[in-house]
Amino acid sequence: MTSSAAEHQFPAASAPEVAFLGRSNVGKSSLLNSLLGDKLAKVSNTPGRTQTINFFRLNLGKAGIEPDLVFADLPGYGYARAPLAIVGEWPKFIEPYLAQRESLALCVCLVDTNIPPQKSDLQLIHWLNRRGRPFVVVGTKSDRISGNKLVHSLRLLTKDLGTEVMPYSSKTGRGRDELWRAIRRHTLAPVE
Ligand SMILES: Nc1nc2c(ncn2[C@@H]2O[C@H](COP(=O)(O)OP(=O)(O)O)[C@@H](O)[C@H]2O)c(=O)[nH]1
Ligand SMILES: [Mg+2]
Repeated sequence: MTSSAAEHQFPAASAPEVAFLGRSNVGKSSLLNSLLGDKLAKVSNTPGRTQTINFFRLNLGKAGIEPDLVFADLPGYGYARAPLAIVGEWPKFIEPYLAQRESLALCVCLVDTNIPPQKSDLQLIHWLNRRGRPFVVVGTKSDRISGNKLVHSLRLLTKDLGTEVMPYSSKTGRGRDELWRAIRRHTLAPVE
């Protein structure tokens, strides 16, 4: 029997949703905090802890109490040991969520600019491509390398993943405006 989104009882969709995906420790919680300007997502040094989808209901238009945008923080994948297939390692509810969630307007895929492209990242991006799910790829921790090294790393990631990689730093705020623009473009969310 295949599992469905309905069986997993995701909360009813209230607004366009943006899902954040990446390997454990890629900097997802830090990025969410930097996007939201608030300590809303828990930053942890213990990878692989989050095993549920955390939904952040945002009200950017500020008119009324209904959310106009939802951020979905998905569990990290592919930490340590073997570079197993995402589907094998990820909790069973992830694939149905990505496949069936109607309100899902954009997937933000995080990759680390400090390391070469990882098999699990490739698998995720191929999967999203196959399913026709809109996504953007963000290269995290871009403050850790500079100049030519960063250019080289972004070029390698872009080539291997077959899609543009936006440099991002939760420490310096680099890429924050560009990512918000991409989110707005896909969700028609109001300006903060
Ligand atoms: N230098 C730097 N470190 C970062 C950045 N983002 C995250 N980190 C560090 O990377 C580690 C993992 O970050 P976290 O946000 O918890 O990753 P998550 O497991 O993907 O949620 C922490 O030690 C963070 O301080 C960044 O933009 N720049
Ligand atoms: Mg985290």
